[in-house]
Amino acid sequence: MQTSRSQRLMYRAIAVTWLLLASTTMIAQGTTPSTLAPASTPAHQIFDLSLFVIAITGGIFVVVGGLIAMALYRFRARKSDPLGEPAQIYGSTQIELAWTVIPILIVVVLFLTTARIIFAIQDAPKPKSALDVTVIGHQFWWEFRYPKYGVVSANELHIPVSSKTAPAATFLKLTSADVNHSFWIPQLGGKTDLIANHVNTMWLDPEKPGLYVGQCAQFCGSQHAMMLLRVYVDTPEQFDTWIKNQQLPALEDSAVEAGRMVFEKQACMNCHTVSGTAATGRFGPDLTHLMSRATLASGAMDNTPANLRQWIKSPNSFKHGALMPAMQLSDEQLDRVTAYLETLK
Ligand code: HEC
Ligand SMILES: [Cu+2]
Repeated sequence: MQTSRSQRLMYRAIAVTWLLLASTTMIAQGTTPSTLAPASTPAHQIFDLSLFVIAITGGIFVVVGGLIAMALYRFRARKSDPLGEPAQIYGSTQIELAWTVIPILIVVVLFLTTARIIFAIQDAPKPKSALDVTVIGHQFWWEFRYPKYGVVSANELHIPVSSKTAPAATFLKLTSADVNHSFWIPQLGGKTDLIANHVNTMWLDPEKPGLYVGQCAQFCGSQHAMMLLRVYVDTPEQFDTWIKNQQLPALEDSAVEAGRMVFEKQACMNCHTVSGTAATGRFGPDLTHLMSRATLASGAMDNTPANLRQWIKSPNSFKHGALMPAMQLSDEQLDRVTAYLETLK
């Protein structure tokens, strides 16, 4: 049986309503990256601009739609109409001028307001107190470096909360180790591309502590969709504690010595750094404080011992095409190396 036009319309209406409802509940829970709940100056500016654009385009929609509806109703076919074609009218300088000049004015206004916001965000002066973080995009994970603190981390960015009384903006320098990526935390700011051999900058001054999610917004390969971002906005005390812990060299626990040997003998150390040990690889994420992260492999899964073991056994089971090879470890080696990584608090 074929679906009729009205049935198809009804299905579409249901789908759209469902999407709207689902997205508003997800936004309310804060689990989805949303541009509709700004929590940082650049995000507020972008959000206000979007309201302005929606107001203007909404106004155009109402006027155009209203005129069409009115014309359809007023000039509908009537029984009393004479036969043959209605009167044909060609050209009206007044109307043509109006529908050329008004749209041009509207576009100019939209262009100028957008340009104003772009420059206001880009040219904001950098305060002395600002925190610097270098963000390096990799296929398919994020590297974060805090040069002032000598800290290197991955995938989960920690930055301090900023308030009127204690402003603490974070300025990011963004670049890439391979292809183009794009850094996007919708609640905190606009998108900025990460490009190899080139540095872009952006800044955030989050007003509320908490977890903000985002993701790579530039197609960068097969696991682009699994290049998720988590930004933890910390209170000053939390941020201090976090930095102090990240500055420590890796914990040395003789109980997991066997696991460390696996790590150093199975090429893991060629791609990963564990500070204070012989492992200084930079192709993969720094693992010195792996256990301080809630997720593994750029948000692909929760950081649990079972997931960690399965990841090392076969990265493809979570991220098909991830650039970490399955190292063909025996069950015993897997247990040992997992136990070792579990101590890297
Ligand atoms: C050829 C380089 C390479 C080798 C060898 C390698 N890895 Fe990786 N590893 C990576 C890359 C690249 C990633 C990031 C993958 C992603 O998220 O897409 C990664 C991610 C990880 C992660 C997740 C890190 C995080 O921050 O979420 C762990 C844990 C890990 N590797 C452990 C190991 C262990 C243990 C070994 C040795 C058995 C190993 N790796 C060998 C490249 C490598
Ligand atoms: Cu990417």
